Amino acid sequence: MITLTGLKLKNPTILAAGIMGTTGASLVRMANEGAGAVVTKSIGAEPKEGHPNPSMIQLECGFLNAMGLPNPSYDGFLQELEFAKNGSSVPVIASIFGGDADEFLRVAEGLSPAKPDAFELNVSCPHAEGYGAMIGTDPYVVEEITRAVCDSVDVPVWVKLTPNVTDIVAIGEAAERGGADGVVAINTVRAMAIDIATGYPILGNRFGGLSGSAIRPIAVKCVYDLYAALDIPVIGVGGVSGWQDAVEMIMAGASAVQIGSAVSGGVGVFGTIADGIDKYLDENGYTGVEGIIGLAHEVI
Ligand code: RRO
Repeated sequence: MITLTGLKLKNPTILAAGIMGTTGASLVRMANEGAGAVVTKSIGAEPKEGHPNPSMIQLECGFLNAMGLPNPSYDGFLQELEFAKNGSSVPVIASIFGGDADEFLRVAEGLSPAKPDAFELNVSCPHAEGYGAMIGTDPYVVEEITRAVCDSVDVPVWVKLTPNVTDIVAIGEAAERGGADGVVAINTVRAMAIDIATGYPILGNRFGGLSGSAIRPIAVKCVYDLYAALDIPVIGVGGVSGWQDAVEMIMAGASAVQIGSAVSGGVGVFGTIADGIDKYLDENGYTGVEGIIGLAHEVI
């Protein structure tokens, strides 16, 4: 059991936003498969179809996506969130997005009747005009959005950060100033792939975000830097597929670890990683995960 921004998690693995998070049933299934908490697909103010296909492809080093924030709006998602809340024994976190503070507020308030256990503010999608990283690269805007949501909801607020910036710490500090209870690092890394037979970019949106093991070292460095600079917990995400990756992320400074792309290898991944972490802690004489959070900072 861990306590993360006031939430009780039976283990430090969390389903990342965007994966198996579009229905209440799939969220409950991930909870039943062993996730310590689950995060929904990012939800906005209006229904959105997303970018044209192909919107997700597999590369040799991970997945490239430009889904384009497809979602049924807070109105269309409310019942799914209620279903997830009623059926899940673990915290359910609502990932939300908007173009400005007012829109974030509208979505947070619209989903609040379903009583999500926390909100995760998506200011980091790498390929959404007017949303995500378009606003999440500006510390003033991140602070303003964070403050607006924190002031209006009575559950913890996490802010999910983009690695597509010169200095992720400046954005993390802005979230902390705005009152965030935790930061989540990282969203996908801006990337593209080209079909050499035709010369066309493969994704319908031309470019998108890379996830999977290729981005793990990027995530580890971002988590490491954020942990050193912030007083609020850092939740690590990016390319974690085994317990060793999770332990590494925790040693960099993560208090918990989100899992996304690796779910494609089997939904048992949460249990496998949680068991592996426990075994590692046991074998090395630690009584809990706190013993290794940020351990890499103590090495001279
Ligand atoms: O929907 C997406 O295209 C998407 C989102 Br909201 C995000 O935050 N990160 C990503 O890689 N894709």
